[in-house]
Amino acid sequence: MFDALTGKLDAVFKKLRGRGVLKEEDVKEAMREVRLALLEADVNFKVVKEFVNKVQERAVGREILASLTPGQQVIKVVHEELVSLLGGTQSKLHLSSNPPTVIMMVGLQGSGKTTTAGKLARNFKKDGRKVLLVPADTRRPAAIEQLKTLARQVGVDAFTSESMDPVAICRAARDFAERSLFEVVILDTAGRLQIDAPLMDELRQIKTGVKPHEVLFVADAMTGQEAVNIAETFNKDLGFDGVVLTKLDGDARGGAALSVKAVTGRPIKFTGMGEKLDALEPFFPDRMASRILGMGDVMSLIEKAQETVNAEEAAKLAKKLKQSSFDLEDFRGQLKQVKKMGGLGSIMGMIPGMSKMKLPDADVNDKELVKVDAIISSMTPRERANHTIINGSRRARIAKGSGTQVQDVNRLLKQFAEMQKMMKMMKGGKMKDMGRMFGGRLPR
Ligand SMILES: Nc1nc2c(ncn2[C@@H]2O[C@H](COP(=O)(O)OP(=O)(O)OP(=O)(O)O)[C@@H](O)[C@H]2O)c(=O)[nH]1
Ligand SMILES: [Mg+2]
Repeated sequence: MFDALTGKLDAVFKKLRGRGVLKEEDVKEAMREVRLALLEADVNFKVVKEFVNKVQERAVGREILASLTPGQQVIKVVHEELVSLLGGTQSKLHLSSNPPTVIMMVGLQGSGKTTTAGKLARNFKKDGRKVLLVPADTRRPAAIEQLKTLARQVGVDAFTSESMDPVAICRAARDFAERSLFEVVILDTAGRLQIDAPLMDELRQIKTGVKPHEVLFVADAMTGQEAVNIAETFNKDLGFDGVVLTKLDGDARGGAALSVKAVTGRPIKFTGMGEKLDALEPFFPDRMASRILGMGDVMSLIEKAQETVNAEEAAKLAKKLKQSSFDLEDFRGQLKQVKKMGGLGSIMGMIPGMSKMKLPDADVNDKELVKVDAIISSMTPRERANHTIINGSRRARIAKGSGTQVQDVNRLLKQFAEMQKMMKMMKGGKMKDMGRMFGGRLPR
């Protein structure tokens, strides 16, 4: 859905990338084009203005990283500001330490409340939690049946009640859930075509009567700017904790996704990527920003930065290692750095508390690096992000694609898995056995 925006930004950055030196005028010209591209993607004009100002301020003159060319510098700043525009870090649901956690779905008619309630129920159930779906939409006769059908499909309970009063239903459901030891209660409320006072009244009464831990505003991304305006009103009149942006699988221009956090101050927590029950994805600002900028660009930018390692990059990597969030892509980047940085020992040296540990350096020579690079290049992005999906047939394909043997692929994966395991141990504070890992050999 961000295809048009991505294409336009890419064209802007292509012009910048080739230059050795950027004048203030070049940056301004580029930012004018970024501004247009964002407006065309239906991003709120105030948000665009603020965004462009911030980037410009940071990109002109200041913050020059030795390892990046000025053009890359601008792209980096745009990426960072985009991440921050989208909310910075991932926002998860608040789960109550004293179950049941009550989640209330709100939003206009047809935005996807009921479907999202079903999707969330499915996720919680997969985590082994006992979920109760509560149909609190008594306006539309078919609504209750719709939720019950979803509950059956997911394999969770739906609350039944004789009452036609949404507030009474929600209260009764909460009491019932407490008595019956449910862990999550999801209230599916009614929608309207437009915001009206009776709807807001009803929702406010439910909110005060049941005190949900999490009010999720469900917005249809296809409605563009309108979704953002409605979100603003809902937040003022009712207040919510997070946004679910549905129908991102459609051809929405994406402006809603980019504006909603800035306008409401509330983060996007999930995105709906289809009608099916498995089509709900947690929202990661950095991943979305990378997607908008075109993953390839960002990756090559990072690779470039890694070519000339400086302390800042190294510290970032050390942080990643410590958080054990690194994947095969990082692994590859790291192997390249290892040589430049004087072995893994010096990377470890940048992790607080580990600087005094003596570690044998991994034995890395150029030929091995080329091989590892080729193997990882033959993987799909999904495989790089999650090595556990690489089964036998995938291994054979990767070996063929990289001109290596299946044994080489196996060895690399084994080593990577070991490394990941070790990172987890480090995170848990157990630092034994580290030498063994870093003393390990790379595939030949
Ligand atoms: N493509 C796509 N369709 C979706 C998504 N989420 C919901 N839908 C569809 O949108 C339509 C409306 O969804 P509902 O979940 O019934 O919406 P609602 O907010 O509960 O609507 P009311 O109960 O009438 O207020 C259905 O046809 C869903 O299948 C999504 O992420 N992608
Ligand atoms: Mg509904």
